[in-house]
Amino acid sequence: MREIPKEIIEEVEKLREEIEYHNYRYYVLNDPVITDEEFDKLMKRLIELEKKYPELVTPDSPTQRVGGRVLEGFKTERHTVPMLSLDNTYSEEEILEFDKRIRKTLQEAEVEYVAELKIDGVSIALRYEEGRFKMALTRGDGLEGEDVSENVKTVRSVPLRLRKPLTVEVRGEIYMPVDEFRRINEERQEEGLPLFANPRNAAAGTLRQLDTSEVASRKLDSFIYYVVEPEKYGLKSQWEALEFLKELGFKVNPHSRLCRNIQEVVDYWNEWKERKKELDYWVDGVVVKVNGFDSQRVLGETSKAPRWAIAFKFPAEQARTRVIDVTIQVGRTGVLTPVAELEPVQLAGTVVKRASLHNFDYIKEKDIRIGDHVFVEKAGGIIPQIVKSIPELRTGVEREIEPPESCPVCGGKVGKLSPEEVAIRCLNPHCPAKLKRALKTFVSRDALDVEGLGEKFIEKLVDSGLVKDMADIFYLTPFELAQLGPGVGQRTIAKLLQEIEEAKSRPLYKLIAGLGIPMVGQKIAKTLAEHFGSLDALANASYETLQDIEGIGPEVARSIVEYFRNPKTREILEKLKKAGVKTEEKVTKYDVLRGLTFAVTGTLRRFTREEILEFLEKMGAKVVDNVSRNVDYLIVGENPGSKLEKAKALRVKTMSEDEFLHFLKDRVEKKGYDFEELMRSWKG
Ligand code: 1X8
Repeated sequence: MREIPKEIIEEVEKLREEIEYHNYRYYVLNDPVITDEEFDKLMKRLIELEKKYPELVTPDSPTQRVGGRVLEGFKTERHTVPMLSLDNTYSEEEILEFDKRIRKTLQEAEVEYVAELKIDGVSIALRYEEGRFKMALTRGDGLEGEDVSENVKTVRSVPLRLRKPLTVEVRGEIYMPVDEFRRINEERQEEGLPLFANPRNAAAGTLRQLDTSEVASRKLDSFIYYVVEPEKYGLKSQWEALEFLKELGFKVNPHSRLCRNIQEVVDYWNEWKERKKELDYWVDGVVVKVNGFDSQRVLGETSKAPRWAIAFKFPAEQARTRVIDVTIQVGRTGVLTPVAELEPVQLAGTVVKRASLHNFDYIKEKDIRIGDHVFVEKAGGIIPQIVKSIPELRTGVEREIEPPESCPVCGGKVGKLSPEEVAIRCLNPHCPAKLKRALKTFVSRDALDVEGLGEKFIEKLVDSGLVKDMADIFYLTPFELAQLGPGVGQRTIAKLLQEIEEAKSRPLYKLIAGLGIPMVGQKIAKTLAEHFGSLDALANASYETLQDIEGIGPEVARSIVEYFRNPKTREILEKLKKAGVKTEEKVTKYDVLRGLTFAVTGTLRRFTREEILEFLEKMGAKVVDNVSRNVDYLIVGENPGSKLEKAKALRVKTMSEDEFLHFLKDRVEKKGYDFEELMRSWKG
């Protein structure tokens, strides 16, 4: 191992401590002492040093919080002490019963309890060795859990270093804050993915993601409330344990209360039954724990749950109403979402008039019909949802809800993008419901790159009616733009129009990528631009021609043909051309070696290795690394490797560099190109 300067090792260590401290200030105490910029600067320096000295990277470095790894799966691991669940109660009588049993066993007149909020999240066990994060396990079946360490490291309130160098296991909840839950569900709705029913499912689904970057992008949070084997740390009660957890640097729920008797617990429950709305996370009850650990030991546990604790659940908030009608919303990605129009009903503090029905499979599964009496509930306390219909109350006039046969917005064809998908979408790429999204793609960096056209501006352009299809952006006038109201000044307008002017002469592949042809991304757009050289040639290409192109499969070919067959597409192309948008460019791909497969061995005189590979591909050949029977020619340079032996053994034809150039010249001239010009221009 190479010698690393001592100063570097010390700097890395110091940076980690500082970063974790500021992380703690921000995510646990909610009381940062430096700015985001200062924090980013520390992080950047650490990343830089770890890049330079990868030997110094440790699993508990703050750089490991950002995700980026794709896991193969999760291994299971035995819990040190079983992770129990809790018994539930739903009423005051039951909780008084619980207290009575406990007082009887303990032979005490009054018992002290800790009342804590029950978080709607996923239980987690966290192991630390000498103060360093080692592992995070889910509950699993209580005896064995899944090792979700990499994912849990992305949760910023989970310390990677404790504030004391202890070996300890703690337990708590990982949860998803309400806003984040909402954001993710909106996103999933638009993408046509099944929605998370509640924040707990969302947190669980996120922790089981294999792509750790995806986990890092969803803002999970934590509350820790339990110390395993607390006597090791001299702790005498749950209340002390909570204090101890705070000292170690964990995020501990601030609303826990030490209650002198069960009546105070009931008061706490009544208080939070109302106040839970104030929280930015979802709680579904109160966890009641006997405070003293000696008392807990006397009470013991069953195989499933401790006898010294119980979950005192809040009543579910449900209401009964009727489905008056079902309407269909078309989202920005074309997903058709059925929405139940309800007889207005009071539920958890608001009047509910509509409820998402998610998709048509959901309607079928729940057997919901127009006219049905139904129960509605706020999923995760937020989004109204129909829990069930009441078929007993049907009178015979109810109507079944059928998936629509065409898009309610544009009348276009509808269908599923793939058989696995539950969502039905409008398949017309020019549907007005999708225009905002389509414009966003059209002007994005990967396409025409009009920086001034951000999301807000697009909203305005579409809502004002100035832009009805993507070609319209090339017809905007200063006068029209000035009508968009305050915030759109002369300078903004001049700058925007300048950018739009420049966007007219982007490379052809960028224009193609921006059209939003289903299944055509940047890579395929490049292939198409190189092959056809003009939008017209592409628009008129037959299915067979398209399918013959390397890298274009039958489905993509069909999608392209379908797109250009649409009369609206033709109209847009005409408008683009008329506005002066560049729709053709010189073909840089000479297609003279199409259908041939080459391999290369040894050193060539005129080409570096990269150059010959690029050159062959530009000429339309396929290039492979290994010699097999499928190789047509092996080009052999100086000091050839074992590929030559293999080619001989397999009777694959070989040619020298000069022979290759002669072969090429011959083919080029047969196709009517000028060989000299080709050799001059291929790099351009
Ligand atoms: C589950 C939960 C507990 C607490 C909070 N939220 C939960 N979901 C707590 O003790 N504060 S305890 C618990 C369990 O033991 N299954």
